[in-house]
Amino acid sequence: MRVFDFNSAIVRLPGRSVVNGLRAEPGPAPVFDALVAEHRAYVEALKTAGVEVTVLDPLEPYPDSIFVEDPALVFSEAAILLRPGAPSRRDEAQELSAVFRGRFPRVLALDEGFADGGDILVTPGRVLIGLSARTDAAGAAALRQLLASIRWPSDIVAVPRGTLHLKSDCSLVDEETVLATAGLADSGALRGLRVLVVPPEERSAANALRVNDVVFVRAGCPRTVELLTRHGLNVQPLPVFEMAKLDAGLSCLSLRWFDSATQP
Ligand code: CIR
Repeated sequence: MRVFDFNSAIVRLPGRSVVNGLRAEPGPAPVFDALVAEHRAYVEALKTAGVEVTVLDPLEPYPDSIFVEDPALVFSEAAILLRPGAPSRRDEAQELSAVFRGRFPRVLALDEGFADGGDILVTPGRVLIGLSARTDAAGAAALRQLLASIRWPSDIVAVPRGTLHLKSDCSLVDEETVLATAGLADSGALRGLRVLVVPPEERSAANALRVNDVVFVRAGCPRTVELLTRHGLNVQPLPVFEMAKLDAGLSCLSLRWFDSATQP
């Protein structure tokens, strides 16, 4: 089983409040209908890649709750409810608690510090936890212990300043290879992994998403498509132009895992 073999995923539909989601810089708000269309295309792409998708109802009080990757971390053996670092997102985790019960053999919960799922990169045999403006040292240390309890070794790495999450700057594209920005590659955080560096003008393409045999890449990044294709990967561009207005990309829109109870 490869760490990007998934048969199950959870997504959350955007509510109208999504247009008020957090963003680092002021700019145009996303266009709601266009964002909904992007979300729909994303769900269809996951299904086509072989994943059964559970679609949760919108949560209007939490504008960023469609970025369902951030309040939790899921593996075949357990789900972990996290403590998102942004105050407006803090209660999103508890909204997932009931969803996880019955779907995972164990449900664990971070009870110290803060950690966002966007700062967690799962690689074969090792989890990288990025320290960022959203994930602090206390949260990372507590998360390491939870991961150890389900036999996942982990390392804590620094996220480059000005980068929202570790996975804003990188993604695992095959069992040895990470697609990353030059800044993260140069930081030493990815030591031990082969790194493909995204072209500087396509920096945001570093947040790709490998699901089974396909790598989803944000649309409008032709040089990254070429780079990954030359590496022998099956690449599918997906539009996330409206999501990008909220500093979001591809990985943050779903929680993905392999559920051995539903498929052998
Ligand atoms: C936020 O700032 O929390 C959202 N507007 C975007 C979250 C993106 N999450 C991710 O990349 N994992």
